[in-house]
Amino acid sequence: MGKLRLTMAQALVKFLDNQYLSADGKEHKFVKGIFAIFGHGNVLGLGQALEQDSGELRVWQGRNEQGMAHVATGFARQSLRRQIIACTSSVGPGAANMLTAAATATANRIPLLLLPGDVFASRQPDPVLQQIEQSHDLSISTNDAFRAVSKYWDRITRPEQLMSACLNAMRVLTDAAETGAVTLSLPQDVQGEAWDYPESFFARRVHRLDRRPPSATQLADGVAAIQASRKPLIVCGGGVKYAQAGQALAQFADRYGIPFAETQAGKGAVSSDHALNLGGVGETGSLAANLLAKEADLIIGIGTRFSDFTTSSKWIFQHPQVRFLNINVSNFDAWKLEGIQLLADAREGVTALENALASGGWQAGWGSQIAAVQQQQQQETRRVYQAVWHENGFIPEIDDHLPRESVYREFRQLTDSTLTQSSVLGVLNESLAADAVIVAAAGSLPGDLQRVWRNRAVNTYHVEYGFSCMGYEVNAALGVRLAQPATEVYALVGDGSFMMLHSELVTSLQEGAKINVLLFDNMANGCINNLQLEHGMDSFGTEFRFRCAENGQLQGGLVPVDFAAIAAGYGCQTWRVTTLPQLKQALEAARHSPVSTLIDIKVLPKTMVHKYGSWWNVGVAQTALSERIRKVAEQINQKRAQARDW
Ligand SMILES: Cc1ncc(C[n+]2csc(CCOP(=O)(O)OP(=O)(O)O)c2C)c(N)n1
Repeated sequence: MGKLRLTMAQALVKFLDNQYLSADGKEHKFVKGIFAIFGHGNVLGLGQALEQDSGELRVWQGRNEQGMAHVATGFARQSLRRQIIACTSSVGPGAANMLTAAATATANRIPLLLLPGDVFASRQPDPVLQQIEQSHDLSISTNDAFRAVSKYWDRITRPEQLMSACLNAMRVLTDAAETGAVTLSLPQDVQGEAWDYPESFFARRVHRLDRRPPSATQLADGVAAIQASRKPLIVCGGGVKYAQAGQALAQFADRYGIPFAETQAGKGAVSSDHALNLGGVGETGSLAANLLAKEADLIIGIGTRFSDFTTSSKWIFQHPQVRFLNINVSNFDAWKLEGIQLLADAREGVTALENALASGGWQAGWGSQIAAVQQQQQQETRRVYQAVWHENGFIPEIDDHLPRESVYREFRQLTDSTLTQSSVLGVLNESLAADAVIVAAAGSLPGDLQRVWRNRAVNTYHVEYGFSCMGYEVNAALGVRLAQPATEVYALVGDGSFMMLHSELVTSLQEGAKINVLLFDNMANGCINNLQLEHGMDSFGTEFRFRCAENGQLQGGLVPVDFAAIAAGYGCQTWRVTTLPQLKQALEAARHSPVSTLIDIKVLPKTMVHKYGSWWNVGVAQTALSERIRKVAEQINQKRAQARDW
């Protein structure tokens, strides 16, 4: 057998360039390229290898390691996990910067290949620049921290270890149930070590993304559970999207009259216009879905990991005999809520159920209830989309008896804006092209979007809520654009998240890969401010306020920032808007801009959409000086008593 004498890094590049994924008979080149920030620990190893021969892998230059890894995650997610971008960093802080992104990918089950440089395997120069040195264990480096956030972790301390490491990396990255971040730590000396690799290691490999059918016994259990139910409700999770099972799900639902609700990851697998699509469910659920969730006697969870937001901390499914039928490729998820397990690909599982149920004449018994809640939902969406500020400082649509008037006035004085967040969303939902992709992740926007946003096309709703990582939005938007170069992409981002991380906005300009940033500036970490007010606290450390000279607290005036000026400085086309007509004009202009854009939308704080009959188990003080907090703790304890224990 022939051998190729290559460095470990050269071999890694050559291997990655030869990986393919076959899904539904279509082959995808699995690794599109590599995002890199070079430093010591990767520039002379992997960097040299890429300079010498990167094959068909494109090399991108990142600005912040976390940012570039979010780009890669956004890319893989929008590609429905059929294609990835790898990321390489230098040793130490460069590597550590990718930890948050690794956790984001793992929580969301998105394949992300990380190739951080590592300290010397030989230990000759220890401590090398940026080495932490643990005196109790010299084998530990910063990169061991990735073990906690990776689905597969390895360190290549000898060049020949690369071969088994690479194959295991592919095993996990291409596994629908097990995928997430894969970290291959690459000691910098070993990256440059030469080895005679067998040529067969570089053979073109095609990995299969097979659709797992359900077993006959599990299918029979599933059919029996459905036949025994009168009011089942489907929960459509991310697995439906990745399995491209939206159409099969809609057909199943239509045939038997079963309504379906969506998780954040599953939203957009089926258009919001479908008569049985109730929208989001749970803590950030819609009015329609949350009403029916309380009555449903069987929850058919498809491709969902049943996060606390989906189940309202195991509280929203209140039928005394409610059962769960879990269709999932992951055994771990199928076991949740002590459900009836149907281990299968979402499309295979749903189609098998549809066929197996056909002979019995069974139909769901919701009657006119579905149409009734849909009508309520439509009215509610119209109501919040029309929320306007009244001259008396009051917004009737979002009145929940919390003190807001003074902050409204202060914000208006500073910005001249009286825009409400929900009315801005109404304009966006109306104005953006049906096939435009929206990206969001943290703050109040994901909640508002899940409650009222209506998708007109499939796979246009890209909201990361597994980790809800501030800073994902702008960077992942670039990943979406790289996956779909002809699609307009909009990052919907709060001012807090924008300030946390938007590093790859500059990369989008560098690449001529246009993205649009819709920045909702409410001068606050608004959703957390809302959380504390809802739970009896006053505003504390969540609005962006100057330190007050009189009392030394963060209680001075609001801190205004000109975000349009920041983005203009990068080279984006920008607008600052304070009225709905201005917003519409800016959106129209942004659509025609050849370069990345940012619209700085000044939205009144505390004007997000509120929850619909939900509860969230969030840690509260069980004793406090404040009477209000003590009362809230009591209410929480009451709700906790109503919630399932497992
Ligand atoms: C990296 C990270 N840090 C902290 C949090 C906790 N957190 C969730 S939302 C939020 C505030 C978001 O503020 P902003 O982006 O301005 O959005 P708004 O809530 O005002 O809509 C914080 C601090 C998080 N989700 N991610």
